Amino acid sequence: MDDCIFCRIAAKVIPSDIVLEDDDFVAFRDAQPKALQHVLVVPREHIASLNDLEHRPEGMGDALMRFIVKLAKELGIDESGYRALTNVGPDGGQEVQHLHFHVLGGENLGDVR
Ligand code: DGP
Repeated sequence: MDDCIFCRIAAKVIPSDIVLEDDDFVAFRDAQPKALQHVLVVPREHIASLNDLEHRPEGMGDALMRFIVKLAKELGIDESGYRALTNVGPDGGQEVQHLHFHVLGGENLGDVR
């Protein structure tokens, strides 16, 4: 989608600090980091939120989770620990309407509310 910021980042129309990518997913550093390591994982294809994953091929969610684990290893936080979360909709605090997982780590993140 032309007007989607994360589509444009994934297509490298807008520059970002890309950490890992493959044919289906791109991981780049969050512009407003909330932890020492804060990376966003997005599908290259425009998917508005986790709610829309059910309309996509069945293996996509599994591939996304595997990509996040690969990213955690790449960042060196797989053993120390990390948090992977996605915000969905208004109550979830989703600001960008393109599915993205936040991967946070590099420090003790405390409790989730
Ligand atoms: P969410 O509230 O879950 O939709 O999180 C959106 C995140 O996206 C937020 O942590 C800030 C980040 N973000 C927004 N615009 C940009 C951008 O243009 N570049 C990067 N790297 N991150 C962005």
